[in-house]
Order: sequence, then C-alpha cells, then structure tokens
Amino acid sequence: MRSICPLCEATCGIEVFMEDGLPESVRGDDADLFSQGYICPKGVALVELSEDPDRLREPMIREGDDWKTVSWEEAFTRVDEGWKKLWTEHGKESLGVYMGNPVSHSTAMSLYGTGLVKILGTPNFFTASTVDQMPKHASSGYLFGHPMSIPIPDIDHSDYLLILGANPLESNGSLMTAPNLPGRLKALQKRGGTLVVIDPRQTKTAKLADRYHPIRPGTDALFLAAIVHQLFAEERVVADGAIALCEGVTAIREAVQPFSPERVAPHCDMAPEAIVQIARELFDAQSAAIHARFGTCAQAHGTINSWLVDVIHIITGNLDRTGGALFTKAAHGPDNTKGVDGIGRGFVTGRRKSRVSGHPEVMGEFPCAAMAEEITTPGPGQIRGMLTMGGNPVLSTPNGARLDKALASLDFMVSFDVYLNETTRHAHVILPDVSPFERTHYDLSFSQLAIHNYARYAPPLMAPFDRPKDWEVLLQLVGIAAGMGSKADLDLLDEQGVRQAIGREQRRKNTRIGDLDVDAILDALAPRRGPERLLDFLLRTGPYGDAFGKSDEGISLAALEAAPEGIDLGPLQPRLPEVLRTASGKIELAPPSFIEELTALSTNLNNNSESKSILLIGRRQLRSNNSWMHNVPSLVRGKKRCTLLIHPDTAAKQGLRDGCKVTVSNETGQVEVPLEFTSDIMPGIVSLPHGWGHGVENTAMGVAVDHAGVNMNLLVDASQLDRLSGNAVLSGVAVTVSAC
Ligand SMILES: Nc1nc2c(c(=O)[nH]1)N[C@H]1C(S)=C(S)[C@@H](COP(=O)(O)OP(=O)(O)OC[C@H]3O[C@@H](n4cnc5c(=O)[nH]c(N)nc54)[C@H](O)[C@@H]3O)O[C@H]1N2
Ligand SMILES: Nc1nc2c(c(=O)[nH]1)N[C@H]1C(S)=C(S)[C@@H](COP(=O)(O)OP(=O)(O)OC[C@H]3O[C@@H](n4cnc5c(=O)[nH]c(N)nc54)[C@H](O)[C@@H]3O)O[C@H]1N2
Ligand code: SF4
Ligand SMILES: [Mo]
Repeated sequence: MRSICPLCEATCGIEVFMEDGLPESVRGDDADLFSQGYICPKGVALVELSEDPDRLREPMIREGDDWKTVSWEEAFTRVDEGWKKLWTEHGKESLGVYMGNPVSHSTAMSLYGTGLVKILGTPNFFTASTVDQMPKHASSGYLFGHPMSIPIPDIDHSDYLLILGANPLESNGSLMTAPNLPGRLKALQKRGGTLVVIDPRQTKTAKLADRYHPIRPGTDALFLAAIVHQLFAEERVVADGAIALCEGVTAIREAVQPFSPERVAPHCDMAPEAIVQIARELFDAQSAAIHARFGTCAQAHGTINSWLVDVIHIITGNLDRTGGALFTKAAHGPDNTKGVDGIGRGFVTGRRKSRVSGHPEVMGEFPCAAMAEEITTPGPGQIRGMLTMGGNPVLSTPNGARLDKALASLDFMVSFDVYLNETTRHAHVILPDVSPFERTHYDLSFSQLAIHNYARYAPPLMAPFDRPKDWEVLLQLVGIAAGMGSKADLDLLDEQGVRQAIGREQRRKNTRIGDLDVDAILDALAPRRGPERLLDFLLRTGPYGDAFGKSDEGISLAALEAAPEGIDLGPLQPRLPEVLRTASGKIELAPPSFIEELTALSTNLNNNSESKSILLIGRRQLRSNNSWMHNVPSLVRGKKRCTLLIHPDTAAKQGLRDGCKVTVSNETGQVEVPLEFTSDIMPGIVSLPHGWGHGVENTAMGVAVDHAGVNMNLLVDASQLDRLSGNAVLSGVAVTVSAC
C-alpha cells in the first residue's frame, strides 16, 4: 500500500508491505511522481519505529514518580480537572503550550492544533519555530506580506546554487521540500550547473560542491551584505522583474555601503576575492538561487540573513524566475492563494510582549527560549501548567537544564506524544499519539514549500486499535478547552469546525463559493468526517479546486484518492505580483527595523576580527531526527555518534588527543563528551550533534539510554536571540574545551 513518509520535509512516497493487516516493511515508492523511489534509512525504519516496544500506546498518568496506564476516559477526566483548576485559580494565561516539529508533519495536529490554542485563549504559545526557521517567516512576512510566502530555490532548473548553512545531504532539505536532494544536486552539476557551499564545516554537501568556502559562525550577515555591496558597486543590478515591484531599493544601497568585501572578509575568515567572485557569479549565471537554511537562521542576525538572501535574489533578477527562487502554490489554498491578489493586510509583529523579558510576539508566538523564565518567575500571568504536543524542548531548546527544572515545578502538565522522554517525564498526563500508519496524511506545511507544485494524499493504512483516532483526541481537548467537559460531543465539534471553515471562506473577497448554501456544501462533503472532510473542503476551494462543481477540471480529495502517486500541478511559476499580501501591494524591501539592525552591524566592522573563543556549532546526522529517533536499534547501531568534532590544530593547542573525553563548558553549563578529530572543521570551531542527552532518570526509552550522548543545549544561553524573530542563537556558542 502507498503512503507518505512523515519524518522529514522531503516527504518521500513510500510503499508499505502489509502482513495480516499490519505493516511489515517499507520501501521507496517507484511510482511516486515526486520521489520516484527515493528513501533514506529513517523511512526504512518506519515499521521499527511504530513497533518500538517503548512507544506509548495507552494514556498514562503520573503520581509522584509513579506512572500508571489509565483508560482514555480517565485521562480526559484528569485533563479536564487539571485545566479547570488552573483556570479558576490563575486564569487562562497560566496554561502554556509548546508545539514541536512533528506537529508540522501531522495532518491532524496541523488542522486542529491552531484551533485548540485559540480556544485555550493563552498568550503563552511557543513552538519549535523559534529554534529553527522563524527568521524566514519574519523576513518573508515583512517583504511579501505573508510569513509562508518563502521563496523556494528552483533547484531542478537552476544553473547556480549557493548553499549557506544547510546540509541537505544529511538533512534532506528544509524550506525546500524535495525528495532525493542528493540526486537533484548531482543532476544540477551534471547539466553544467555550479554548486557552491559555505559552511564552517566541510559537510557531505560541501564535499559534493564545485567549491567550498569555510565561514566563521555567525558572520553570514556580513558576508551577504558584502555581496549586496559588491553588486551595487559593480552595477550588477537588474532594472526589471521583481525589483520593479520593490519599495526601498535606495535605502538598501545606502545601508550596505560600509560592507565592502575587503572590510568584511577578515570577520568571516574568507578571502575578499571569494566574496567578489560569488557576487559576480550570482548575477552572471543564467539563473541562480541561494539556499540559506538552519545555520543562517539560528544566529543573532537570522532575520537579516534571510532578508539579504531575498535582496540578492531580487537585485540579480533571480526572484520569481525559473531557475531562481519562486513561490510555491499549494493546492489546499493557503492565505497567499486566496482573497485579493497582490495586496493584503501585511505582516506585523509585537502585538503582545512576553511577560518577563518583553519579547515581542511573532506569528502569535513568544520565543521558546523564554519558556523557562515564564514558568519560574512569580507574579500575575505566570505559567503554571503546560501542554506539549510532539515536542521535546528539554533537549531541543536553549538551556535545557533550566527548562528541565522549570517543567518539574509545574502544577499540571499534559503531553500529546509517543514516548516517555526527557520532556514528557514531567507530565501528569500523557496522551499517546497514533503511529504514522494509523493516520491520514497530507502535507499542509511542506506542500507550501515544495520545489514543484504537487498534491498527494495518503489515507490511514489501518485503524488504530482500541483507542480514539489522533484527531478525536485533539477534538476532545478542544471540547475540554471550550468547557464541554471530558465527554464532549465530537460529532458536534467536528461539524462546528467545518462550518467555521466554510464561513471563513465565504467571507473572503473573491471567494468562488459565496453563493453556495452551507448545508449544500456539507452535503457535498458527506459522508467524510474529521480531517478528511476539512481537507476535502480546503482542496476544493483551493487554487486548483473544483469549487463544488464550478470547475470541471478541478481537484478534490476524491481526485487525490484516485491518484496515490500524486497529482502533478506543474513546475513552480512566477507568481508576482499576485502572491503579495502587503498593505502597499509592493515588495516592502527595506523594513525600517531591518535597515536599523544592518546599520548597527556596520559599527562592528571596525572591531578586531581576531577570534578569541572556541565556537560551538551543531550538526545533523542522516540516521537521527532531532531528539527522538535514538530508541530505534537500526538507527543507533555502529560507532557512537555523539562526539565533539575538532580540528587537530585546535586540539593540539589545548593538548587534547583524539578519542579522549573532554569537558565542554561555558557560563550556561557543561558536558563531557569524547573528541573526534577531523580536518573537515575550521580551526577554532567545534561541533556537537543536537538531540542527544538521553541519560536522565525516569524516562522509558530502553535503547536510547544506552546511546545517551549529551545535550548540546545545556551550553546554549537562552537570552541570546535574533531580536527581530525571537529565534534562539544555537550556533556559534562560545565554549571552553578542556581535558577531563
Ligand atoms: N542546539 C540545537 N538545538 C536545536 C537544533 C539544532 O540544530 N541545534 N535544531 C532545532 C530544530 S530545527 C528543531 S525543528 C527543534 C525540534 O524541537 P522539538 O520538536 O521540540 O524536538 P523533537 O526532537 O523533534 O521532538 C519531537 C517530539 O515529538 C514526539 N513525537 C514523535 N513523533 C510523534 C508523533 O507522531 N506524534 C506526536 N504527538 N509526537 C511525536 C517525540 O517523542 C518527541 O518528544 O530542535 C531545535 N533545536
Ligand atoms: N537526518 C536528519 N534530517 C533532518 C533532521 C535531523 O535531525 N536529522 N532535522 C530536520 C529539521 S527539523 C530541520 S530544520 C532540517 C534542517 O536542515 P538544514 O537546514 O540542512 O540544517 P543542518 O543539517 O543542521 O545544516 C546546517 C549547517 O549549517 C552550518 N552552520 C552552523 N553555523 C553556521 C553559520 O554561522 N554560518 C553558516 N553559513 N553555516 C553554519 C552547520 O555546520 C551545518 O552544516 O533538517 C531536517 N532533516
Ligand atoms: S528523506 Fe525524509 S521523508 Fe524521505 S524517507 Fe527519509 S525521513 Fe522519510
Ligand atoms: Mo527543524
């Protein structure tokens, strides 16, 4: 049977072989239009992952240190009592919510999660976005009017690709959804294209590249500003295309004045000639794109990086053209495909401030790095309860030790998860999620970020055994949040949800279904329920949808069901100015707060560029997925992977030997970890993989504890943020390395 791998952003099509109604093995689906058989070791391990004996299958409640399994009824009653108590005693804001990465890979959590948070009515909402890609949302939001309007490198057609702070050969890509990125990058080179990689470590991707340049962590904004400077200096600036839709080009030309390649280069540890060459190549190539990802976001100037990347796309004429960076048009009708083309309400941040440090809200979220202080700082509005959904912030967010303690102090915590792990061990109630084979799958997020327009759907391969479905659990939580108690009428709630979606659509300008009767729409969607009904509605009212009979060619969920290999909606096409949702109807290229921050950066150019501290960066590994795949034997087999990579020259200075155990420390914390020598990393830089650190007590992950490793985020200072987006600074952390 065909399905879609929900583990990473590549969204590979998979073929699942069933025996006696149960999944037996998984392989890449050759017939899948998008992935054509590609699969990685994590996808192959999906059955092992679902059948992990440590995976939670029944709700659990904790009293003191004792866990016991309980019925769903009892678990929901506990949640109802716990939340009521919090709200009566301390108000709605006393319950915080954290959503992790798997939320975006789950159709049910994506569809019902936002509604749940709304009904919970708490300002204290956090997600893994602020330890990941929030700078991209902030930059795109300001420039194009919508935080999901992120330009995607058109790598299947590019002649030149600059990769900055990303390692798709291990990560399989991010904000650039495409199965088989290794194959696609090789194809780019094979057709004569050039691949250039900039990274403090010579990663697998860097080794594949035609050229590799090391860069000092945290200095990408200087590098990118120097590229813009050089392009203006040599008048390598186009006159038409996206630039004609921009406001603020002159302000940028002025702001980059101080950033000449000569001044910037010593700070980046790069040669000025390399910067000049890359600037020229980006302009001169038939088409060029920049893929700047995690390494450029998890920095103090993440938003500036994301912004300057699109400034370069625009002034070199590469935004919105084939082979450059284009906007995906997703089938389920996200906001940037609806309403009035080319104009909108624009994007604002800071509508609220966090209580303790006054961090501005971005996309309705506060920085997850601020979670601990919101829990531990007394006063009105203090967080006293948490709901975590598909998240392990103890391992994945800054200053894990402090957050660990904070969670332990909560009055009441609920987790919707699949493991009893470093975070969920603090919960009072754990509600287990279903396995990937037991749920509906449609990529609501990643189909908006794909390098090709496509729509694919996978129905559940089996019904969950003797338990509610994932969406039923979430709707029940909605019911509790709405004050309907632990036995809410789910059918009623489900129907209310669809009616709201219909109402929202019918109120939009330019809706195609404004004249249709709500009950007639509900009839047309029957007998579907739950996520399938919502999805059918979204697809039918989306840009390729049948609009309930108004377009003969249009798609619906039925059309996707009939095409399990996916529906090809064509290569990415230019979408400007239609895609814009800014108030001005222009690309607002020079937001004052961005210019201000760039200008402030120029004052550092006069400072001494000599590096004093050793800087710690992270890394991803093909057989890991953030923090939660270390309990699967086939994914942890072989030599220990949680090591500190160090250049032999750096080690020699400190008198350290290969393989010896070292202490890595700073003011935030310390870890002990074995050294691994490599000349692939810049001298003065060390690297730890993130997501390890399973050696804590009271978890239930028998395999992971034997491969514990250390938590890199014990060393990350929670106060270091990208000011414009609230994203944590996870890379380039100053540390001391010494022999144990
Ligand atoms: N130092 C450092 N820190 C980092 C990073 C880094 O590179 N370096 N990377 C950052 C990035 S990019 C991200 S996205 C974050 C991730 O941060 P998180 O999302 O907080 O962490 P994950 O490790 O992805 O945790 C996933 C959680 O979801 C649970 N889970 C797995 N599958 C399911 C499911 O199907 N349903 C439900 N309900 N739960 C499930 C797992 O048991 C686990 O508890 O970490 C960030 N932190
Ligand atoms: N196998 C595997 N795949 C994954 C994940 C996983 O954990 N394992 N996680 C998934 C998730 S949640 C995400 S967000 C994506 C992320 O996927 P990518 O965006 O590809 O991120 P990384 O693989 O972490 O690569 C980041 C690179 O940035 C470099 N870097 C660090 N600091 C700097 C800097 O200051 N400047 C520059 N230029 N480079 C720097 C690092 O050395 C590293 O090579 O991967 C996803 N896919
Ligand atoms: S690359 Fe990502 S989507 Fe594809 S099989 Fe591996 S984990 Fe799954
Ligand atoms: Mo991520």
